[in-house]
Amino acid sequence: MIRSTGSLFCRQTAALAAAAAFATVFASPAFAHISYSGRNFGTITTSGSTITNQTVSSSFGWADATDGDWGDSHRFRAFRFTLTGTQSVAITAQRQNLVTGTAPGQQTGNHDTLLPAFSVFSGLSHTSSPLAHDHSSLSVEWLITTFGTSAGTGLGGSGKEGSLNALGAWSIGNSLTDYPAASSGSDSLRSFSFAGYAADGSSTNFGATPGLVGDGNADGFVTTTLWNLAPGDYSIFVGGANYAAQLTETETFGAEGNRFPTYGLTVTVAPVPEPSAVVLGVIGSAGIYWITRRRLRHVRNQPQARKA
Ligand SMILES: [Ca+2]
Ligand SMILES: [Ca+2]
Repeated sequence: MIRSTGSLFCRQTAALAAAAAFATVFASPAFAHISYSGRNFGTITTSGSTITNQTVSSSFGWADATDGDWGDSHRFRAFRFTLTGTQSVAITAQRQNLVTGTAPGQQTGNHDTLLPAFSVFSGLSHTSSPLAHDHSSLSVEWLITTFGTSAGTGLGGSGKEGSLNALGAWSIGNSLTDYPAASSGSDSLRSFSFAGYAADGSSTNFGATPGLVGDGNADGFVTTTLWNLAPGDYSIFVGGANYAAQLTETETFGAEGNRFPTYGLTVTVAPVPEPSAVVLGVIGSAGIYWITRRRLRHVRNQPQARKA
């Protein structure tokens, strides 16, 4: 277990000292830990569903988490779904123009400019308090254990600016008390396995990370199908795909931890028939058509019945 390692704890004492003050500032309940509240699609079976009126903080969160120093999960919105058997699913994210205002979650971001993107992972974060966040002791410990502290920057010197890796595996932990690490309670680390991604637009907006491919049309809408996902719980992390905006978008609005402009989101998850099932359906339809056509031809070729 990470937290029982004495030498690691000693290393952390120095490495986390500066972050402790930061964590104290962000220990408020207003701090948006990873939560699926109101964003659970449930078990995907024969029909899809849509969750509307969601928000995401900043227009750059997803793109920022595709680079080498990863990204902050607070710049995402988390959704979840469950599969009880092998299943293909279509996932769609699109911007939604919400009423603007001054309350947290209704800041005056330009809702018409969000370019959505999302990453899908096998795995589930915590579903009850204490919820996970990037700055919890467990989260930072995992980064230090995985990447060391030689980078000198990022969380605990790990070189990562956040816990979320939009293009691969990552882990995040919860904490009852943030700093110092909780000595009891239900603190635990949760891990995510990458299942796929989709991004609105192109490298013009989401940056030059090698291998990234967008849908080619930066119109606020993006969709993809993930084929043959194994049974289990899945998380969808949706964020903005405007990489350059992290240099220009400022923390001006709202409550702490949610100071970037907020953008409206709608997300849909729907089951997709397996290609084999579609092919069988086409073959079946063709067979019915052929039999019907054959019978009609047979009827036409019969001698006309004499009229009485
Ligand atoms: Ca980054
Ligand atoms: Ca698009």
